[in-house]
Amino acid sequence: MHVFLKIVLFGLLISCDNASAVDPNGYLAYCPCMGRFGNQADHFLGALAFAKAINRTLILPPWVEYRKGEIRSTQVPFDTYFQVEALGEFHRVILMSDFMQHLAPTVWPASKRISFCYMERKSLSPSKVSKADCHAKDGNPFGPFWDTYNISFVSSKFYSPLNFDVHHSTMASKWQEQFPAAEWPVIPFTGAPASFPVQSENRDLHRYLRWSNTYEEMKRAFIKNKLPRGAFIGIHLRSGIDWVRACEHVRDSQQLFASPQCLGYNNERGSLYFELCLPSKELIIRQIKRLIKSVKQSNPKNEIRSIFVAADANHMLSELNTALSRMNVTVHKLNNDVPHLDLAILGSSNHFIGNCVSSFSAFVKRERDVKGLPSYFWAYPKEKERQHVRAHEEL
Ligand code: GFB
Repeated sequence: MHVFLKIVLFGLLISCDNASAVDPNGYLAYCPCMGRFGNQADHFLGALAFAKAINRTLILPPWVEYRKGEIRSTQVPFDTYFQVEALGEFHRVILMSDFMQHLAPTVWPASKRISFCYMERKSLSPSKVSKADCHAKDGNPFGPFWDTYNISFVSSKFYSPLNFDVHHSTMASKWQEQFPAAEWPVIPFTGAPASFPVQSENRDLHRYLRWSNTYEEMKRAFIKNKLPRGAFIGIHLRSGIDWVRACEHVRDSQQLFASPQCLGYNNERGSLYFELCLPSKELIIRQIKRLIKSVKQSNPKNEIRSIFVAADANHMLSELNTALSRMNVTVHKLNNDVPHLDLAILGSSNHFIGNCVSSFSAFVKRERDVKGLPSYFWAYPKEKERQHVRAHEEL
Protein backbone atom coordinates (compact mmCIF):
# COMPACT_ATOMS: atom_id res chain seq x y z
CA MET A 1 0.00 0.00 0.00
CA HIS A 2 2.79 2.31 1.01
CA VAL A 3 4.66 1.66 -2.25
CA PHE A 4 1.43 2.00 -4.23
CA LEU A 5 0.76 5.44 -2.69
CA LYS A 6 4.28 6.53 -3.54
CA ILE A 7 3.78 5.49 -7.17
CA VAL A 8 0.47 7.37 -7.38
CA LEU A 9 2.00 10.49 -5.84
CA PHE A 10 4.98 10.30 -8.19
CA GLY A 11 2.61 9.97 -11.15
CA LEU A 12 0.65 12.99 -9.96
CA LEU A 13 3.83 15.02 -9.59
CA ILE A 14 4.88 14.17 -13.13
CA SER A 15 1.50 15.11 -14.60
CA CYS A 16 1.43 18.43 -12.66
CA ASP A 17 4.90 19.13 -13.90
CA ASN A 18 3.88 18.44 -17.51
CA ALA A 19 0.93 20.82 -17.25
CA SER A 20 3.23 23.64 -16.23
CA ALA A 21 6.37 22.69 -18.18
CA VAL A 22 7.27 25.49 -20.58
CA ASP A 23 7.91 24.59 -24.21
CA PRO A 24 11.20 26.28 -25.15
CA ASN A 25 10.10 26.08 -28.81
CA GLY A 26 7.24 28.46 -28.15
CA TYR A 27 3.49 28.52 -28.65
CA LEU A 28 1.00 29.37 -31.35
CA ALA A 29 -2.46 30.78 -30.61
CA TYR A 30 -5.20 31.92 -32.97
CA CYS A 31 -8.80 33.03 -33.11
CA PRO A 32 -11.08 30.75 -35.19
CA CYS A 33 -12.76 33.94 -36.27
CA MET A 34 -14.08 32.89 -39.69
CA GLY A 35 -17.31 30.99 -40.32
CA ARG A 36 -19.10 28.44 -38.26
CA PHE A 37 -18.09 24.96 -37.18
CA GLY A 38 -17.30 23.39 -40.56
CA ASN A 39 -15.08 26.33 -41.56
CA GLN A 40 -13.38 26.36 -38.16
CA ALA A 41 -12.68 22.61 -38.36
CA ASP A 42 -11.07 23.04 -41.80
CA HIS A 43 -8.92 25.81 -40.36
CA PHE A 44 -8.06 23.78 -37.30
CA LEU A 45 -6.42 21.03 -39.37
CA GLY A 46 -4.32 23.63 -41.19
CA ALA A 47 -3.32 25.28 -37.91
CA LEU A 48 -2.33 21.90 -36.48
CA ALA A 49 -0.13 21.15 -39.51
CA PHE A 50 1.39 24.63 -39.31
CA ALA A 51 2.16 24.36 -35.57
CA LYS A 52 3.85 21.02 -36.17
CA ALA A 53 5.89 22.39 -39.09
CA ILE A 54 7.21 25.37 -37.12
CA ASN A 55 7.59 23.15 -34.04
CA ARG A 56 5.51 25.24 -31.63
CA THR A 57 2.94 23.92 -29.17
CA LEU A 58 -0.55 24.61 -30.51
CA ILE A 59 -2.81 26.39 -28.03
CA LEU A 60 -6.21 24.78 -28.61
CA PRO A 61 -8.70 27.60 -29.08
CA PRO A 62 -12.31 27.29 -27.98
CA TRP A 63 -14.85 26.86 -30.81
CA VAL A 64 -16.64 30.09 -31.65
CA GLU A 65 -20.42 29.72 -31.74
CA TYR A 66 -23.20 32.11 -32.59
CA ARG A 67 -26.44 31.82 -30.64
CA LYS A 68 -29.71 33.24 -31.89
CA GLY A 69 -30.48 36.64 -30.39
CA GLU A 70 -27.02 37.12 -28.87
CA ILE A 71 -24.74 39.82 -30.20
CA ARG A 72 -21.51 38.38 -28.81
CA SER A 73 -20.14 35.00 -29.83
CA THR A 74 -19.99 32.18 -27.30
CA GLN A 75 -16.66 30.38 -26.81
CA VAL A 76 -17.00 26.64 -26.23
CA PRO A 77 -13.93 24.87 -24.78
CA PHE A 78 -12.13 22.74 -27.36
CA ASP A 79 -12.46 19.57 -25.27
CA THR A 80 -16.25 19.82 -25.06
CA TYR A 81 -16.29 18.13 -28.46
CA PHE A 82 -12.87 16.54 -28.93
CA GLN A 83 -10.25 14.64 -26.96
CA VAL A 84 -7.06 16.55 -26.26
CA GLU A 85 -5.02 13.35 -25.73
CA ALA A 86 -5.68 12.06 -29.25
CA LEU A 87 -4.20 15.23 -30.78
CA GLY A 88 -1.13 14.69 -28.61
CA GLU A 89 -0.37 11.60 -30.71
CA PHE A 90 0.44 13.97 -33.56
CA HIS A 91 1.81 17.10 -31.91
CA ARG A 92 2.15 19.07 -28.68
CA VAL A 93 -1.09 20.85 -27.78
CA ILE A 94 -2.49 22.60 -24.71
CA LEU A 95 -6.00 23.88 -23.93
CA MET A 96 -6.17 27.66 -24.07
CA SER A 97 -7.61 27.84 -20.54
CA ASP A 98 -4.70 25.74 -19.19
CA PHE A 99 -2.16 27.84 -21.01
CA MET A 100 -3.64 31.11 -19.73
CA GLN A 101 -3.98 29.86 -16.18
CA HIS A 102 -0.69 28.05 -15.69
CA LEU A 103 1.81 29.38 -18.23
CA ALA A 104 0.81 32.82 -19.49
CA PRO A 105 1.71 34.67 -16.26
CA THR A 106 5.36 33.74 -16.77
CA VAL A 107 5.67 32.95 -20.51
CA TRP A 108 3.38 35.65 -21.86
CA PRO A 109 2.92 38.59 -19.45
CA ALA A 110 0.30 41.19 -20.39
CA SER A 111 2.94 43.71 -21.47
CA LYS A 112 4.36 41.29 -24.08
CA ARG A 113 1.13 40.44 -25.93
CA ILE A 114 1.62 41.41 -29.56
CA SER A 115 -0.97 40.30 -32.11
CA PHE A 116 0.04 38.91 -35.50
CA CYS A 117 -1.69 39.63 -38.79
CA TYR A 118 -0.60 39.54 -42.44
CA MET A 119 -0.92 43.31 -42.91
CA GLU A 120 -2.65 46.27 -41.32
CA ARG A 121 -6.37 45.77 -40.65
CA LYS A 122 -8.54 48.87 -40.61
CA SER A 123 -10.36 49.63 -37.40
CA LEU A 124 -14.12 49.15 -37.35
CA SER A 125 -14.56 52.43 -35.51
CA PRO A 126 -13.62 55.19 -37.98
CA SER A 127 -12.96 57.67 -35.17
CA LYS A 128 -10.12 55.51 -33.85
CA VAL A 129 -6.96 57.09 -35.27
CA SER A 130 -3.97 54.93 -34.51
CA LYS A 131 -0.79 53.69 -36.08
CA ALA A 132 -0.95 50.61 -38.29
CA ASP A 133 -2.46 47.82 -36.20
CA CYS A 134 -4.08 44.38 -36.41
CA HIS A 135 -7.10 45.62 -34.40
CA ALA A 136 -7.25 42.02 -33.25
CA LYS A 137 -10.18 42.65 -30.92
CA ASP A 138 -12.31 44.82 -33.20
CA GLY A 139 -15.80 43.43 -33.77
CA ASN A 140 -17.47 40.09 -33.14
CA PRO A 141 -16.18 37.38 -32.64
CA PHE A 142 -12.69 38.97 -32.38
CA GLY A 143 -13.30 40.92 -29.15
CA PRO A 144 -15.36 38.29 -27.30
CA PHE A 145 -12.85 35.58 -28.26
CA TRP A 146 -9.78 37.18 -26.64
CA ASP A 147 -11.89 38.65 -23.82
CA THR A 148 -12.82 35.10 -22.78
CA TYR A 149 -9.26 34.80 -21.46
CA ASN A 150 -8.78 38.48 -20.55
CA ILE A 151 -6.27 38.95 -23.35
CA SER A 152 -5.50 42.39 -24.76
CA PHE A 153 -2.69 43.35 -27.09
CA VAL A 154 -0.14 46.11 -26.62
CA SER A 155 0.86 46.28 -30.30
CA SER A 156 0.84 44.44 -33.63
CA LYS A 157 3.24 42.61 -35.89
CA PHE A 158 2.70 42.17 -39.64
CA TYR A 159 4.10 38.96 -41.09
CA SER A 160 3.66 39.66 -44.81
CA PRO A 161 4.97 38.14 -47.12
CA LEU A 162 5.15 34.88 -45.08
CA ASN A 163 2.29 32.39 -45.45
CA PHE A 164 1.13 29.05 -44.03
CA ASP A 165 1.80 26.65 -46.87
CA VAL A 166 4.43 24.50 -45.21
CA HIS A 167 4.05 21.67 -47.73
CA HIS A 168 5.43 23.32 -50.85
CA SER A 169 8.31 25.53 -49.74
CA THR A 170 10.80 26.29 -46.98
CA MET A 171 8.14 28.43 -45.34
CA ALA A 172 8.46 26.76 -41.91
CA SER A 173 12.14 27.64 -41.55
CA LYS A 174 11.41 31.20 -42.67
CA TRP A 175 8.93 31.55 -39.79
CA GLN A 176 11.45 30.12 -37.36
CA GLU A 177 14.21 32.46 -38.55
CA GLN A 178 12.04 35.54 -38.49
CA PHE A 179 10.24 34.79 -35.24
CA PRO A 180 12.52 32.74 -32.94
CA ALA A 181 10.83 31.38 -29.82
CA ALA A 182 13.31 33.07 -27.50
CA GLU A 183 12.14 36.46 -28.73
CA TRP A 184 8.55 35.53 -29.57
CA PRO A 185 7.44 32.86 -27.06
CA VAL A 186 3.81 33.15 -28.24
CA ILE A 187 2.57 34.00 -31.72
CA PRO A 188 -1.13 34.92 -31.43
CA PHE A 189 -2.76 35.13 -34.85
CA THR A 190 -5.74 37.41 -35.45
CA GLY A 191 -7.28 34.67 -37.62
CA ALA A 192 -6.45 31.03 -38.32
CA PRO A 193 -2.97 30.31 -39.74
CA ALA A 194 -4.52 28.11 -42.41
CA SER A 195 -6.40 28.14 -45.67
CA PHE A 196 -10.05 27.40 -46.40
CA PRO A 197 -10.98 24.91 -47.60
CA VAL A 198 -8.45 22.67 -45.86
CA GLN A 199 -5.33 21.92 -47.94
CA SER A 200 -5.51 18.40 -49.35
CA GLU A 201 -2.25 17.49 -47.56
CA ASN A 202 -3.88 18.24 -44.19
CA ARG A 203 -7.17 16.33 -44.61
CA ASP A 204 -5.76 13.17 -43.11
CA LEU A 205 -4.97 14.94 -39.82
CA HIS A 206 -8.66 14.46 -39.11
CA ARG A 207 -7.67 11.07 -37.68
CA TYR A 208 -6.48 12.89 -34.55
CA LEU A 209 -9.84 14.63 -34.05
CA ARG A 210 -11.68 12.11 -31.91
CA TRP A 211 -15.02 12.82 -30.30
CA SER A 212 -15.01 13.50 -26.56
CA ASN A 213 -16.35 10.75 -24.32
CA THR A 214 -19.57 12.73 -23.85
CA TYR A 215 -20.31 12.92 -27.58
CA GLU A 216 -19.12 9.38 -28.20
CA GLU A 217 -21.56 8.16 -25.55
CA MET A 218 -24.49 10.30 -26.81
CA LYS A 219 -23.89 8.98 -30.33
CA ARG A 220 -23.76 5.37 -29.17
CA ALA A 221 -26.94 5.77 -27.10
CA PHE A 222 -28.85 7.34 -30.00
CA ILE A 223 -27.85 4.66 -32.49
CA LYS A 224 -28.61 1.87 -30.00
CA ASN A 225 -31.86 3.20 -28.56
CA LYS A 226 -33.46 5.26 -31.34
CA LEU A 227 -32.59 3.51 -34.58
CA PRO A 228 -33.88 0.08 -35.56
CA ARG A 229 -31.29 -2.70 -35.55
CA GLY A 230 -29.41 -2.99 -38.81
CA ALA A 231 -27.61 -0.79 -41.29
CA PHE A 232 -28.51 2.89 -41.70
CA ILE A 233 -27.73 5.67 -44.14
CA GLY A 234 -26.77 9.06 -42.70
CA ILE A 235 -27.73 12.02 -44.86
CA HIS A 236 -26.91 15.72 -44.57
CA LEU A 237 -29.39 18.21 -45.99
CA ARG A 238 -28.31 21.84 -46.21
CA SER A 239 -31.13 24.10 -47.37
CA GLY A 240 -31.45 27.09 -45.02
CA ILE A 241 -31.83 30.59 -46.44
CA ASP A 242 -28.12 31.38 -46.02
CA TRP A 243 -27.35 28.33 -48.11
CA VAL A 244 -29.87 29.13 -50.84
CA ARG A 245 -28.26 32.57 -51.16
CA ALA A 246 -24.73 31.10 -51.15
CA CYS A 247 -25.67 28.66 -53.92
CA GLU A 248 -26.42 31.61 -56.21
CA HIS A 249 -22.63 31.98 -56.49
CA VAL A 250 -22.40 28.63 -58.27
CA ARG A 251 -23.12 30.41 -61.54
CA ASP A 252 -19.89 32.41 -61.51
CA SER A 253 -17.52 30.08 -59.65
CA GLN A 254 -15.38 27.07 -60.41
CA GLN A 255 -15.38 26.04 -56.75
CA LEU A 256 -17.47 27.02 -53.73
CA PHE A 257 -16.59 26.38 -50.04
CA ALA A 258 -15.80 22.66 -49.66
CA SER A 259 -16.46 21.65 -53.27
CA PRO A 260 -12.87 20.50 -53.95
CA GLN A 261 -13.76 17.45 -51.86
CA CYS A 262 -15.68 16.02 -54.80
CA LEU A 263 -14.52 18.13 -57.77
CA GLY A 264 -10.81 17.91 -56.90
CA TYR A 265 -8.67 20.91 -55.94
CA ASN A 266 -8.01 21.70 -59.61
CA ASN A 267 -11.45 20.66 -60.86
CA GLU A 268 -9.86 17.45 -62.09
CA ARG A 269 -13.07 15.57 -61.25
CA GLY A 270 -15.54 18.06 -62.72
CA SER A 271 -16.83 21.60 -62.60
CA LEU A 272 -19.38 23.14 -60.28
CA TYR A 273 -23.13 22.93 -61.05
CA PHE A 274 -26.22 24.02 -59.17
CA GLU A 275 -27.60 20.64 -57.98
CA LEU A 276 -24.31 19.92 -56.25
CA CYS A 277 -25.07 22.84 -53.94
CA LEU A 278 -28.84 22.60 -53.76
CA PRO A 279 -30.20 19.22 -54.88
CA SER A 280 -33.94 18.96 -55.51
CA LYS A 281 -36.18 16.84 -53.26
CA GLU A 282 -36.78 14.48 -56.17
CA LEU A 283 -33.07 13.98 -56.68
CA ILE A 284 -32.54 13.33 -52.94
CA ILE A 285 -35.26 10.68 -52.83
CA ARG A 286 -34.05 9.09 -56.06
CA GLN A 287 -30.46 8.87 -54.81
CA ILE A 288 -31.46 7.36 -51.43
CA LYS A 289 -33.66 4.73 -53.13
CA ARG A 290 -30.85 3.86 -55.50
CA LEU A 291 -28.41 3.40 -52.60
CA ILE A 292 -30.86 1.23 -50.62
CA LYS A 293 -31.31 -1.00 -53.67
CA SER A 294 -27.61 -1.25 -54.36
CA VAL A 295 -26.82 -2.17 -50.72
CA LYS A 296 -29.56 -4.82 -50.88
CA GLN A 297 -27.80 -6.36 -53.87
CA SER A 298 -24.21 -6.04 -52.69
CA ASN A 299 -24.81 -6.82 -49.03
CA PRO A 300 -28.08 -8.79 -48.68
CA LYS A 301 -27.26 -9.83 -45.10
CA ASN A 302 -27.02 -6.22 -43.92
CA GLU A 303 -29.82 -4.35 -45.68
CA ILE A 304 -30.58 -0.70 -44.95
CA ARG A 305 -33.21 -0.46 -42.20
CA SER A 306 -33.26 3.27 -41.54
CA ILE A 307 -32.20 6.74 -42.58
CA PHE A 308 -30.74 9.27 -40.15
CA VAL A 309 -31.35 12.84 -41.32
CA ALA A 310 -29.22 15.78 -40.21
CA ALA A 311 -30.36 19.14 -41.55
CA ASP A 312 -30.03 22.84 -40.87
CA ALA A 313 -33.57 23.65 -42.03
CA ASN A 314 -35.84 21.04 -43.64
CA HIS A 315 -35.42 17.39 -42.62
CA MET A 316 -37.92 16.23 -45.31
CA LEU A 317 -39.30 13.72 -42.81
CA SER A 318 -42.77 13.33 -44.30
CA GLU A 319 -41.54 13.20 -47.92
CA LEU A 320 -38.89 10.60 -47.03
CA ASN A 321 -41.26 8.51 -44.90
CA THR A 322 -43.80 8.42 -47.70
CA ALA A 323 -41.21 7.59 -50.34
CA LEU A 324 -39.48 4.85 -48.33
CA SER A 325 -42.33 3.18 -46.45
CA ARG A 326 -42.75 0.52 -49.14
CA MET A 327 -39.08 -0.37 -48.81
CA ASN A 328 -39.54 -0.95 -45.08
CA VAL A 329 -37.06 1.76 -44.18
CA THR A 330 -37.80 4.23 -41.37
CA VAL A 331 -36.62 7.84 -41.13
CA HIS A 332 -35.16 9.47 -37.98
CA LYS A 333 -33.70 12.72 -36.66
CA LEU A 334 -32.57 14.17 -33.36
CA ASN A 335 -35.30 15.76 -31.23
CA ASN A 336 -33.18 18.84 -30.65
CA ASP A 337 -30.80 20.89 -32.75
CA VAL A 338 -27.40 19.51 -31.64
CA PRO A 339 -25.05 19.98 -34.62
CA HIS A 340 -22.10 18.06 -33.16
CA LEU A 341 -24.23 15.06 -32.28
CA ASP A 342 -25.58 15.12 -35.84
CA LEU A 343 -21.97 15.07 -37.05
CA ALA A 344 -20.92 12.24 -34.75
CA ILE A 345 -23.86 10.06 -35.85
CA LEU A 346 -23.26 10.80 -39.55
CA GLY A 347 -19.64 9.80 -39.00
CA SER A 348 -20.72 6.36 -37.81
CA SER A 349 -23.47 5.51 -40.30
CA ASN A 350 -22.99 2.54 -42.64
CA HIS A 351 -23.32 4.86 -45.64
CA PHE A 352 -23.30 8.65 -45.90
CA ILE A 353 -24.65 11.05 -48.48
CA GLY A 354 -23.53 14.64 -47.97
CA ASN A 355 -23.47 18.00 -49.67
CA CYS A 356 -20.21 18.43 -51.58
CA VAL A 357 -20.21 22.22 -51.17
CA SER A 358 -20.80 22.25 -47.42
CA SER A 359 -17.90 22.21 -44.96
CA PHE A 360 -20.27 20.63 -42.42
CA SER A 361 -20.57 17.63 -44.77
CA ALA A 362 -16.81 17.80 -45.38
CA PHE A 363 -16.17 17.19 -41.70
CA VAL A 364 -18.16 13.94 -41.89
CA LYS A 365 -16.52 12.87 -45.15
CA ARG A 366 -13.01 13.29 -43.66
CA GLU A 367 -13.91 11.37 -40.50
CA ARG A 368 -15.31 8.55 -42.61
CA ASP A 369 -12.32 8.54 -44.95
CA VAL A 370 -9.91 8.00 -42.08
CA LYS A 371 -12.19 5.24 -40.74
CA GLY A 372 -12.49 3.64 -44.18
CA LEU A 373 -16.29 4.12 -44.39
CA PRO A 374 -18.08 4.90 -47.69
CA SER A 375 -19.42 8.36 -48.53
CA TYR A 376 -21.27 9.90 -51.50
CA PHE A 377 -22.48 13.36 -52.49
CA TRP A 378 -25.86 14.60 -53.68
CA ALA A 379 -25.99 14.90 -57.44
CA TYR A 380 -22.45 13.65 -57.85
CA PRO A 381 -21.40 12.50 -60.33
CA LYS A 382 -23.66 14.64 -62.49
CA GLU A 383 -26.64 12.73 -63.78
CA LYS A 384 -26.64 12.52 -67.53
CA GLU A 385 -29.87 13.44 -69.26
CA ARG A 386 -30.48 9.85 -70.32
CA GLN A 387 -29.96 8.43 -66.81
CA HIS A 388 -32.21 11.16 -65.53
CA VAL A 389 -35.11 10.00 -67.70
CA ARG A 390 -34.54 6.34 -66.80
CA ALA A 391 -34.45 7.15 -63.08
CA HIS A 392 -37.70 9.08 -63.39
CA GLU A 393 -39.36 6.06 -64.89
CA GLU A 394 -38.14 3.93 -61.97
CA LEU A 395 -39.79 6.20 -59.36
O1 GFB B 1 -20.55 24.27 -40.36
P1 GFB B 1 -20.62 25.31 -41.38
O2 GFB B 1 -19.45 26.19 -41.50
O3 GFB B 1 -20.94 24.58 -42.73
O4 GFB B 1 -21.86 26.25 -41.06
P2 GFB B 1 -21.27 25.07 -44.23
C1 GFB B 1 -23.15 25.77 -41.11
C2 GFB B 1 -23.76 25.73 -39.71
O5 GFB B 1 -25.17 25.47 -39.88
C3 GFB B 1 -23.24 24.58 -38.85
C4 GFB B 1 -25.61 24.52 -38.94
O6 GFB B 1 -22.07 24.88 -38.13
C5 GFB B 1 -24.44 24.29 -37.97
O7 GFB B 1 -24.53 25.20 -36.92
N1 GFB B 1 -25.90 23.25 -39.64
C6 GFB B 1 -25.64 22.92 -40.92
C7 GFB B 1 -26.47 22.21 -39.05
N2 GFB B 1 -26.04 21.67 -41.17
C8 GFB B 1 -26.56 21.19 -40.02
C9 GFB B 1 -27.13 19.94 -39.64
O8 GFB B 1 -27.23 18.98 -40.40
N3 GFB B 1 -27.55 19.83 -38.34
C10 GFB B 1 -27.45 20.86 -37.46
N4 GFB B 1 -27.89 20.65 -36.21
N5 GFB B 1 -26.92 22.04 -37.79
C11 GFB B 1 -21.29 27.66 -44.72
C12 GFB B 1 -20.55 28.56 -43.78
O9 GFB B 1 -21.77 26.53 -44.05
O10 GFB B 1 -22.41 28.37 -45.18
C13 GFB B 1 -20.04 29.73 -44.56
O11 GFB B 1 -19.48 27.91 -43.17
C14 GFB B 1 -21.22 30.48 -45.12
O12 GFB B 1 -19.25 30.55 -43.75
C15 GFB B 1 -22.11 29.53 -45.90
O13 GFB B 1 -21.95 31.07 -44.06
C16 GFB B 1 -23.41 30.17 -46.36
O14 GFB B 1 -20.05 25.06 -45.07
O15 GFB B 1 -22.41 24.23 -44.66
